[in-house]
Amino acid sequence: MLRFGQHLIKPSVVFLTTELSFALVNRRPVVPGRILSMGICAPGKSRRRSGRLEGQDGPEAGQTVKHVHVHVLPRRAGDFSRNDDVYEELQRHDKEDSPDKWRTEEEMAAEAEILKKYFQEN
Ligand code: AMW
Repeated sequence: MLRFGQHLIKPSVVFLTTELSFALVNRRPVVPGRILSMGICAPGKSRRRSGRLEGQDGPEAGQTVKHVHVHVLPRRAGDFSRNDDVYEELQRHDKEDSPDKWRTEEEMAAEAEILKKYFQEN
């Protein structure tokens, strides 16, 4: 098991681990393919460029899990009628979280398998 703040994470939902970091699928993705990446990027490991980085540091800023992590949200043309509506959706998402809105472990593990394969092949 890996620890993500107050949560214990089952290996089945983790799709990538490096010496200093790991990445898992989100139990409640706002867009398809949303993932979480934790820890510190190991030097020399591949890094992807991000066009926009925003931080939420602490509960007052909306952070719900006390563990440094990065959300990766693959965006597609037209996924929101106004492009920046995703930020309102993210705020609502954390405020209105409850277990009945979470994906099952099986659903998460199935997505993690797809991503695992992708990272093995690329
Ligand atoms: W934060 O509000 O701390 O920036 O984001 C925490 C994120 O972690 C949320 O998107 C939430 O859905 C996700 N999350 C919390 N616990 C788990 C878990 N056990 N497995 C997968 N995702 C989780």
